[in-house]
Amino acid sequence: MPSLIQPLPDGPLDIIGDVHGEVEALKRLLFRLGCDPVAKTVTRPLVFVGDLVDRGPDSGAVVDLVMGLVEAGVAHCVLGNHELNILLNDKKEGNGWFWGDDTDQYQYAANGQVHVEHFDATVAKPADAARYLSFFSSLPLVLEREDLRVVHACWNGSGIKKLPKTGDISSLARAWAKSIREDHKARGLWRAEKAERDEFAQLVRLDIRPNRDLPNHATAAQERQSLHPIKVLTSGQEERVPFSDIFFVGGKWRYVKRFDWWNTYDETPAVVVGHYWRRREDAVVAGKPDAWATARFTDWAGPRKNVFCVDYSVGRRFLERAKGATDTFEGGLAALRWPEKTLVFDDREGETPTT
Ligand SMILES: [Mn+2]
Repeated sequence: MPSLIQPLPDGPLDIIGDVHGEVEALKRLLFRLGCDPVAKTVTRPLVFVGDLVDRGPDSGAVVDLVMGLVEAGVAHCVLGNHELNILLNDKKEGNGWFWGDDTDQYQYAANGQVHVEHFDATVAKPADAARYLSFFSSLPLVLEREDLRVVHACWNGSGIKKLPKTGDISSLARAWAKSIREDHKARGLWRAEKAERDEFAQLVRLDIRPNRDLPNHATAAQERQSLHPIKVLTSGQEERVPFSDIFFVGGKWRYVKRFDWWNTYDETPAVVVGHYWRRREDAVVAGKPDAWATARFTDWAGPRKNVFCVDYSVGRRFLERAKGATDTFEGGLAALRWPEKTLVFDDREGETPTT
């Protein structure tokens, strides 16, 4: 069983953001970083912040590439929420590729209308899927050393304390989910939430907008996330939103939104995460709250300015392509070079200083 908390290697590192199946972007970025994924050579160790998969054109190719680098000992990778969903057999919008489903679709609203966009993704063969599962189940949740911490979404000390030294992530995640569910059943919350969800098609249809607050669903959803140590690390803490601000993203109506945990992170080691769909320049992500809304797209966050999100939304490219983009994209794949604290993008020359 894997160690859930593993050491980062010493010395300089290149920390790569969420790839989301964008294998061409990954190859271009690796080239810019002086890496050769075929020979499995790097100029310095690579660290992947998780969410290798889903939505993009070839998630399997990304996993194979990263797995090869990890097995060669030149890369490290933490588990993201998208890998966790697959480990938990949880079929969600964007991960149809893993289940051999070539009808996977993305729902979004534009100009007051509901649109559906097909994910044009290479589907996995069963033999390949088994290999991906075994890789995902080998990944740690946390990588750390004295000056630096890497986790997919949220550095949460109390959640990390609850982790055993080694363990099977899917068994642990199921056990924690079960204990939360049993508590909800004992409180009558489970039944009350189910009634609310049933009334609105389980909240998965964009064309059926709930016309009222669903307080039991909101409370249950918030607790399923924030009381679950593995969910907190891989997809962050959440807080309720007022009914007027509910939004549809990732295939369902949301009554909770991401909590800006970095504003309360007051420890010395820097933390690098992915997950938060950060913008480049003023590229606006329409239709949902923008969690990582720093003044500049290169800013570090938190009271000590030592928390950095390196996910620059390359995962939006499937949608940008569907809308006609070919070679210029709002979303990019980035590497944060440590200790220089500069960014290298897959589609830009040179290095961009962070601030
Ligand atoms: Mn994520």
